Amino acid sequence: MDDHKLALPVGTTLDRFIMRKQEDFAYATGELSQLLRDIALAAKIVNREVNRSGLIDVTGAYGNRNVQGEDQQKLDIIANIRFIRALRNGGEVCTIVSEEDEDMIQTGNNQGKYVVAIDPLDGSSNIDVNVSIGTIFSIYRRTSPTGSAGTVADCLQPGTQQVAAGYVIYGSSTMLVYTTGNGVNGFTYEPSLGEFFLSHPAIQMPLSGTIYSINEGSANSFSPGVAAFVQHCKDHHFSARYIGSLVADFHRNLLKGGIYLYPATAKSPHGKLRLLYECNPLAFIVEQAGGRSSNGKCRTLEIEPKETHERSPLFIGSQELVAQAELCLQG
Ligand code: AMP
Ligand code: P6P
Repeated sequence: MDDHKLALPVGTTLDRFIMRKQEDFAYATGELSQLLRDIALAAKIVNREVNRSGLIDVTGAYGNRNVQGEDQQKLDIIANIRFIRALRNGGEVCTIVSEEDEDMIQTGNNQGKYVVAIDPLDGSSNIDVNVSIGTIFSIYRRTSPTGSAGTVADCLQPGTQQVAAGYVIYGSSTMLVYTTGNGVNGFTYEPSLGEFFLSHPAIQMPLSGTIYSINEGSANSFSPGVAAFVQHCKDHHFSARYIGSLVADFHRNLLKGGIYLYPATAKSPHGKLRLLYECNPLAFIVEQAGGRSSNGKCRTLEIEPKETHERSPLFIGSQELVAQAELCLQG
C-alpha cells in the first residue's frame, strides 16, 4: 500500500504558514509573525473556555457595563484578559485598544512597533444560548517612535494603514481567518492536536449573492435608502439571515456571498458597530477577498477615525450587493 495512504498528511499548520509568509519579506525581524502566533495562542485558550462555558461558572453577566454601556458578560472579561496578556507577554505590541476598556492599554513594551485594536469577544450575549461568537482584531504599525508608550495617533489611523486583520469564529468548528494584505486565508482548529490547520486557502467572496443580514426590528427607523435596499432584496427573493453575531453573519456571507448591514438607527444614530475593531478589520478582509465595505457614503477603510471607540454604519459584503446598497443610499 502506498505510504501516503497509510498516513495522510495533516496539512499546513498556521505556524508554518506564518513562517512561509515571513520569508517573502527578507527584512522581517519576526515580530509580526510572533504577534500573529500570540493571537492564535489566546484564541486557543478562549476557545477552550467558550466551549465549556456551560460547565464552569463563566456564563451570564459579569455585573459591569463596558464603555459602550453594554452589560459585560463573564466571558467578555475572560477573553479580554487572555488577549491582553498574550499581547503584553509577546512584546511586539506597545498599545492596545479594546472594546472592553475605555482607555488605551499601554503594555509597557515601548520598543514594540505594533498597535492592536480588538473586540475580544463579539456577540457575547449569544454565549448562553450556544450561538457562534467571535474575536475581531486589527494590527497597525505605530507611527510614533519606538522607545515610548504608544499614542492616540498610533491608534487613530485609517483602516487603509492596517498591517493585518482577522477574526476567530467560535462556532461548530473554531476558525481563524486573517489577511496581511496578500489575500485571505482560513484555518480550522483541531483541538486534539491544539493546532490551526489551513482549511480555506485564498478565500474569494462571491461577487454577488442572495443573502441579506440586517435587524429588521429597527425597520421603523431605517432611512429611505436602507428601506429601499431591503425592499430590493425582498423583491429579488433574497434570504434573510441574521444571527445577531457579526462574526458569524460576516463569515457565512464571506463564503456564500451576501451583505451585512448595520445602518444608523434611532437607537444607534451613528450605527452600532465600532470602526477600529469591528468595521475596519472586516473591511480589510472583505476587500482582500474581492468584496466591498462602506459606511454608506465612503469606503470604510478611508474613514479618518476621531475617537478610539467611535461607531460607524456598516454595509459590507459582496461587491455587487454593497454597490447596489450604496446606490439606494445615495438616492
Ligand atoms: P517584522 O519586522 O517581522 O515586524 O516584519 C516587517 C513587515 O514585514 C511586517 O510589518 C509585514 O508587512 C511583513 N511581514 C513580516 N512577517 C510577515 C508574515 N508572517 N506575514 C505577512 N507579512 C509579514
Ligand atoms: P442588534 C453584537 O452585540 C453585535 O455587536 C454584533 O455582533 C451583532 O451583529 C450586532 O451587535 C447585533 O445588534 O442591535 O441587531 O441586536
